[in-house]
Amino acid sequence: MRHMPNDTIITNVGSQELVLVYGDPGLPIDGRGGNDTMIATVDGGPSTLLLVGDDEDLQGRSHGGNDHFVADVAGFGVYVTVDGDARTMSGHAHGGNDVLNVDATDTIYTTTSLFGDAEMAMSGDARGGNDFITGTMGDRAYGTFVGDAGTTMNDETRGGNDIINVTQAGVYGAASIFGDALDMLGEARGGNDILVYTVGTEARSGGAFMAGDADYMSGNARGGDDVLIAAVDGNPDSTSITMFGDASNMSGNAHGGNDILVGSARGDWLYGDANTYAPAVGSSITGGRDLLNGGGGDDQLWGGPNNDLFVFNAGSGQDVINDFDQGNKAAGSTAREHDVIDVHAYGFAGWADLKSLISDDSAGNAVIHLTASDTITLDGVHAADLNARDFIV
Ligand SMILES: [Ca+2]
Ligand SMILES: [Ca+2]
Ligand SMILES: [Ca+2]
Ligand SMILES: [Ca+2]
Repeated sequence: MRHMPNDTIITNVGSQELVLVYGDPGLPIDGRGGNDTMIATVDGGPSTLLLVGDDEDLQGRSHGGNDHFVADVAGFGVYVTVDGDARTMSGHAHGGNDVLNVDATDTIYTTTSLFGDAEMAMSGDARGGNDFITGTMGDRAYGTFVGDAGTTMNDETRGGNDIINVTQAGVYGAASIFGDALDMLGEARGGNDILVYTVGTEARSGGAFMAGDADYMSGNARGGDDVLIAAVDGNPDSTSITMFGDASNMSGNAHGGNDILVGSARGDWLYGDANTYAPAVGSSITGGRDLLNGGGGDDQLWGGPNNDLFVFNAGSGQDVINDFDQGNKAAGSTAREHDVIDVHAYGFAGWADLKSLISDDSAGNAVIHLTASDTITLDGVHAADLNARDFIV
């Protein structure tokens, strides 16, 4: 295997410039990319910067190097894209373990797109590396952050175990964050990823669409065991944070991983597996055993299929569990499931105490009155259906 040199590449992008930089251009098939350091400064827009850690396409048994990217971006109307390894990966290509760090705090109307391995598709037996992606977004910003492939993972592809940390530092912005790819199909497997989204103290509005694996999972795609965390540090006018442990849509024979979702202090939407399900046959889609904690604010929660745990800390707000013991049914399966609600943090003496605080609302849905201001509504469940086994007190 031919090894490419380890380079340090320093780039400066001015207004009205378009700059593309590759770490290892001409990497031969079966070659190994160098461990490159790429440092870029963008001074103004409109401009476009593309950094690729290795080469256009990784094929055969090529390995991407372990590259380190640092981009400091300022200006109006900048497009910044960083591909940890390549545009596409196929064959038995392996992505390197890359560190991507883009700071676009001082920008307006900037689009940041960071991909741990391939900007577009991974196919064949391609494997993603274990990448560490950090993005800081400016005002009126849009960002896409993906641990492995920017479009599809197909065939026998495997996603790496990535860490993605995105902050909305500017006044307004929105981010899409995926642990593995946009679409997973075939036999694709997601890695075990950690996704963190923070709305910073200066932000007036922040939004994130976060999925532990992909937007769409179909075929026999299998999600990893992911951790998703959202935080709101300041007091913005509005937030819109939606988290999926696996994907927004699961179809065919997709399998969800066992995920942990922790919402922000504001109202969030948390789905342990997916929002919509299109099974090939009755029980072809399986969900993971997920842990959901909406944090403060009035949260909407769906555990999805399989036995999930809902955790409520003091100050949890007025939350709704939309599919308590109904997740398998939503995914088309008749298998029994047993979700559990953990209210240990509220310090009740026992089940009898808690039971006395549960009653049906006017629509016939059970409402657990934890405090005068904290409630849990169980959509489609009656108070009389609940018993001690449904709770951790
Ligand atoms: Ca990589
Ligand atoms: Ca991944
Ligand atoms: Ca919340
Ligand atoms: Ca689940």
